[in-house]
Amino acid sequence: MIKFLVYSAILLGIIAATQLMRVFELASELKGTRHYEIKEADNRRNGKLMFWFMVTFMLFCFWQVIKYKDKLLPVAASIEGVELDWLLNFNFIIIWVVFIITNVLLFWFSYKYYGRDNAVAHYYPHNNKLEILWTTVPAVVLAVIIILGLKSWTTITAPADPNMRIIELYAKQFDWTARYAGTDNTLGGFSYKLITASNPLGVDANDPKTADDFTVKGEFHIPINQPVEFKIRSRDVIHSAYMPHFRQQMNAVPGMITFLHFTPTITSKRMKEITNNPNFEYLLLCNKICGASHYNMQMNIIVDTQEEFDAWLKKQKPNLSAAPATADAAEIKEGK
Ligand SMILES: [Cu+2]
Repeated sequence: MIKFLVYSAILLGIIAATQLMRVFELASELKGTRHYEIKEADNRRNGKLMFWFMVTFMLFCFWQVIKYKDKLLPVAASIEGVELDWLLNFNFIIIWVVFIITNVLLFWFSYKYYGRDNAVAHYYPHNNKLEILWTTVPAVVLAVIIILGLKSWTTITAPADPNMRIIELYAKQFDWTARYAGTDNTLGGFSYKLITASNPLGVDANDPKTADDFTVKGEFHIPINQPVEFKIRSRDVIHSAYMPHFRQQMNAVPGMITFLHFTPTITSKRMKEITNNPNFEYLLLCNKICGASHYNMQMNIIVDTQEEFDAWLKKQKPNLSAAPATADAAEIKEGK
């Protein structure tokens, strides 16, 4: 019933508006003017409206930035994240400067040079100096942004130092498993042919390097101030390992190993204080829409002090060498 009333009101409103327009048309005809004729006063009014629109819109933009700045992510919790935030802010500054200059000019010109009856357009077809200026300045600025971005990218994807702790992040619909490389810091071999219900990662139980490896689910620990190399795999479709507080993300692609490394700088405990949220946890999320339960594909990351991490590590037992080997396992080991 309410819907019917609302629609009727809208319909009657439209009819009323068209009738009003008709009244204006007839009135102007009676006055001897043409209703579609745009007069200088109309242009002046539009120019003024343009100017006030600009002022209101700019103030609204600034207000939004100030009002919602707390809704952004907390301080970056890795060395690489701080660098990335700097790069993002650098981009934002450029965007803001260009946005303000272009929009102020656009609306100011509409206001200042509104159409006058006796105005004649100035013929100004070409200017080489201007062409060069507005081609080279954006080109140089973009080149600087891209070079800085490439620099950040190569820092996180450069070959890992052999002493870096290795953790594999294994994605499948719909969960993550973290596999630690154990005391030898080398992950055991794997093959999709070995995947069974009890060996979901397809690790090669007969590989001696597997003997000290272990996996964890639900949450995984990393120590503060130590770089960690993540090797990322997927079983089924493309997922994406997204760790927003460290400002890191890498696709998990079936059939290949992707990787990145970063150094966490703030423990989970400290971050709970910084965010003033006792329930704060660092997250590993999936950031590729990978199916029905994508939204729930996540793992907590606990950043420990070295002592806490060592204590946690001591409690972990190798849990992969017992994975039942199939007939293919021998074949894989021999490299067939
Ligand atoms: Cu996913």
